[in-house]
Amino acid sequence: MEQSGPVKKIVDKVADVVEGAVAPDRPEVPGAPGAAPPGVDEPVEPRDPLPPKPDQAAPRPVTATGRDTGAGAEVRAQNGAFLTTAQGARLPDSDHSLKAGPRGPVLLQDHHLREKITHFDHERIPERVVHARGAAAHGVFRGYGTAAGVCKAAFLAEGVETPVFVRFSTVLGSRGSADTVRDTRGFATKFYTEEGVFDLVGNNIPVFFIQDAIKFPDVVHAAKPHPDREIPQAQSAHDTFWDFVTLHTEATHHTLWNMSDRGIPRSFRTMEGFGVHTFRLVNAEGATTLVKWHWKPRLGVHSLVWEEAQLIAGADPDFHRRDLADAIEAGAFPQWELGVQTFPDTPEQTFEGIDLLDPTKIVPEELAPVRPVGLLTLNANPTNFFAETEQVAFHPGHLVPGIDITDDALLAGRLFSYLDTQITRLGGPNFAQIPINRTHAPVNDMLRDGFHQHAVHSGVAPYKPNSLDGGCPFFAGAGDHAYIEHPTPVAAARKVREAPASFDDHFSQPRLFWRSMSPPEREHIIAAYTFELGKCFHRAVKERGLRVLANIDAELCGQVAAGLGLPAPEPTEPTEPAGEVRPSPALSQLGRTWPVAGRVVGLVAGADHGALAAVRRAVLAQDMVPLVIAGTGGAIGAGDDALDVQRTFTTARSVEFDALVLIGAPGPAADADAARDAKAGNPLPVASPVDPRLVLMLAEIYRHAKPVLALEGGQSALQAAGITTNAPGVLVGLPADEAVERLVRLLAAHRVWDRFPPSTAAGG
Ligand code: HDE
Repeated sequence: MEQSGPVKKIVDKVADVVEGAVAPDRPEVPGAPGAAPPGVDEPVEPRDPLPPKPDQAAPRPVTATGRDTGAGAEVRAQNGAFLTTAQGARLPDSDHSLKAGPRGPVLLQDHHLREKITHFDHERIPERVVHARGAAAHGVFRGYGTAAGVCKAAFLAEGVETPVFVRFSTVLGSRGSADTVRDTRGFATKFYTEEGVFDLVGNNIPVFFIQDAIKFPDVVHAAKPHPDREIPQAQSAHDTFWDFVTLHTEATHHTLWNMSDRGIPRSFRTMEGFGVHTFRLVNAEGATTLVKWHWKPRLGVHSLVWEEAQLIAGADPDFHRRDLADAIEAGAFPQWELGVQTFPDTPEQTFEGIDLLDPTKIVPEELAPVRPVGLLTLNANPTNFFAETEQVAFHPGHLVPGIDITDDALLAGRLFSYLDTQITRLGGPNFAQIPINRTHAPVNDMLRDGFHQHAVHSGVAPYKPNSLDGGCPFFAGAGDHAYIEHPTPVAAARKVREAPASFDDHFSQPRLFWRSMSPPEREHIIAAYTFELGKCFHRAVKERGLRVLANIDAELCGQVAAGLGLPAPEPTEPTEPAGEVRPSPALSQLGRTWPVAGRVVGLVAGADHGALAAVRRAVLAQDMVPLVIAGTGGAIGAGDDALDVQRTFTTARSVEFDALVLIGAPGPAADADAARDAKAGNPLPVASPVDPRLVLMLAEIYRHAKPVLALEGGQSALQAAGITTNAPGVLVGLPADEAVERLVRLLAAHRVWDRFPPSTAAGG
């Protein structure tokens, strides 16, 4: 794995990043759209294009056959100061068609017009059938070497650094849909290893709706918008989804995870990732081990509140992609440890009675701990969304020596599907040659021609055996890092369309999940089922949903039934008494504390500029992002001490802040007028001494269980919002530094759930 030349330089740069070095030009407030601030007047002096922003990276410039060109990452960007045609001819004008006189008609000979419009007409490609909405980042993976006993893959060896590209996604929505909908999230990682590309195409939920790939079109057709009206977009709260999952009860476990807080993550950075299927690893001696892959986020697993998720879908539909890009730009590089749960590779392929080939089952971490094998750091944003995030093509069949598949029938279908789908989506069989998909390992594949061929193959004999090309390419042996399928024995069998009997158990693991939840998490699950089934049109579908819940837990079923105003049915499946299911504490998101890097804190400015500057510094010192909020835009203070205002009460909404600090309690701004801004129109008990939009913001922050800190000048805003100073998670009467420290401690636990103690038995 020794690297040299330009490759080594890149790896060194990346290694610095892994050590935690923060880019020197890290901005305090991320999000500037370009590499340099613009002037007010249009630039007219010809100059070369601006470089990419410092937080951006591009695919490594290797050739279509995996050869390192040594070129800089910007080599594929546009260049030259002048506007040209696609053929490089310089153009004097692109604003007017070529006409016979200024009033026309337009001449057919205008080749520039035709080139420009024709290219535009073909700018779109088919979006992904599922996972159409996504965001991605570049990074590096460093192996710990701890996997050596079970896996010979070179990229897992100690200290080896491998460039990666990771794409996160929602499943159901179209490309332009909102980020914060209730859904499963994709977590797909492309490792550009020295032994070829390895794709780990996982989700943020460890189980799947179905046990056999042949059911995938069914579940996706049911979950997508209804085919007649094409509604609802990116949602599961509709009749066809619940019709399917309540009839096809192997979907129960996955559905329960979706209804839990896992379905509405706070950020891609605060999601776990799972390979879902069981994979087979092979070590250097040829011994095999069955494993499940896990990504563990350094920042912990955190979620939104459902009302918050809905508000964000309108106020900032790009919430998750913005959060990822901003965090990376601000130097708060997200990290995950890759880990494996390992199981002996026995003929039964079960562990503690759990069928490892059933993707609707987990193995609790208490039974098989997750062993860390390496660290992923995302440290650069893509330079171009389409070229990278849209055109990246993942495939579970992109494997490297040491990583093999099992007989999981869900995985088998995926091995077919991902290759197939790219041919339509990316316009032919040469998608592996698109820059973001290029391997960094040498390619000599005998695949030829096809649309958009980028390689210029030499030789005359792309066939084997040959002598005209000197016999090249040659077969690799085990000693040459060949990918050799493990010769796993296959039991004698008859051809059948059947599943093993163990696949019939659809309820014991949902029960395990439910009983592992903390009281607030159970409340959220009850609310989610009540919402989703409540949005179904047909009573029969709701009733069937309750029948499924009765087989999980009587209290869950009873609470949802009460919310729907329907009788709670009796279980139809045998349910063990509560004590007989040993909960898995690892499944709960609550009860621990995590780093707060990249969290967003709103600072409501007041008269005390010194206090604002001090709190802002303290927030920055924690690697969090401070956003200054005031009645009007512009800057606060003068000269070198001036601080830009990032939000006004018109542009701000509570949902973009993880916590709020009241330095002051600004009175109504000039535009605090309900005729202009409906947020100002809430009827308040008395004429409000503070801007009514701040009152609304506080009410939302409070009910979303977020911490609030009020310095002396800001306390009257709490009063105006009816928030008592002794409520949990409300900090008052503290000096600025200590106050921010306390705020950080509250944020480290994510939310202040003891503000709302659960009242139901399920929550108790
Ligand atoms: Fe996928 N899936 N899937 N899937 N999937 C796709 O491939 C498919 C499944 C997952 O960011 C498609 O390139 C079938 C499980 C992710 O580009 C498609 C089955 C898991 C992504 C496809 C499954 C996933 C996809 C659409 C049932 C978690 C986004 C575009 C056997 C382990 C990757 C594409 C990205 C994308 C098929 C089930 C994860 C159509 C047939 C289980 C993260 O090929």
